[in-house]
Amino acid sequence: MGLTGQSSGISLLNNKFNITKKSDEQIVIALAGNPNTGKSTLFNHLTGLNQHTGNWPGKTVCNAQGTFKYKDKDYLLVDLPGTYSILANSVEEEIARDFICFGNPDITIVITDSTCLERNLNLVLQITEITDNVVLCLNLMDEAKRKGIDIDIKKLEKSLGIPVIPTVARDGKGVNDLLFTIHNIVEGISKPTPYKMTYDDSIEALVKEIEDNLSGLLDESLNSRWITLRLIDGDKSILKSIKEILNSPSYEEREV
Ligand SMILES: Nc1nc2c(ncn2[C@@H]2O[C@H](COP(=O)(O)OP(=O)(O)OP(=O)(O)O)[C@@H](O)[C@H]2O)c(=O)[nH]1
Ligand SMILES: [Mg+2]
Repeated sequence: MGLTGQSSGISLLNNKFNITKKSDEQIVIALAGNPNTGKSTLFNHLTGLNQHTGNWPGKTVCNAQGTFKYKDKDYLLVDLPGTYSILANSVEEEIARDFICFGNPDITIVITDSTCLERNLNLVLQITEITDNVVLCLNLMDEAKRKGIDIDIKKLEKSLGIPVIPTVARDGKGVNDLLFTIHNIVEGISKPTPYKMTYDDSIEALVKEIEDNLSGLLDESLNSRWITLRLIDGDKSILKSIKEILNSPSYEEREV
């Protein structure tokens, strides 16, 4: 008898990403962001001593994962390498991209430096192209305040279509709001609806054609539009990752 989708999801997390879920119910959160934005500070604040580090399989890049509880729910938090992009121009970007695209985290927190938000938003938009369940954490708000930077949070939320939470991770400020926001998404009380980029007609026509051809070939948990866009971009590393994922025993053993 084959494995169920859920348990094969767990073994995929294990084999490809070295991520060990305690149970099917445990909620996986990916923590993404540009370098030096406070990811590890937030990670340490949330997980405390309940964390361990190793390497991403086959890579010499640190993989930190930790657990915490909030309102009786178990969470597994994965601290991704700091990247400016997830277009796979480096091993760190490939890891972050593959985890968000193929690891199917339940929620992705993108943590940004509020003192240079514009540069950080590039990554936010790349991630919301892959997944809807994204929360934007505006960190280093103390520094932004010191520099006289005022951010219109409500307007940003409206433009991006995702929750935006200001924090000072170093002091734990705003972290409860962040957790409450995540809890509401997990409970289905709120649902992020990220702004979706559309491209010009010729590209959209090409996307449709390729996406139609891909349907049935890709597992439905994968975002075929995003994969199509990468293929149009000529991104060969995505093909390599797809091959690895689809050939992994976790997928071959799946019940179809
Ligand atoms: N002022 C201020 N400093 C912060 C805040 N959050 C984190 N820091 C500091 O920013 C620095 C970088 O924080 P890290 O948590 O290491 O950042 P990171 O995103 O994990 O960095 P990489 O893993 O290298 O990408 C540290 O010195 C933190 O103490 C904050 O909200 N305000
Ligand atoms: Mg770090």
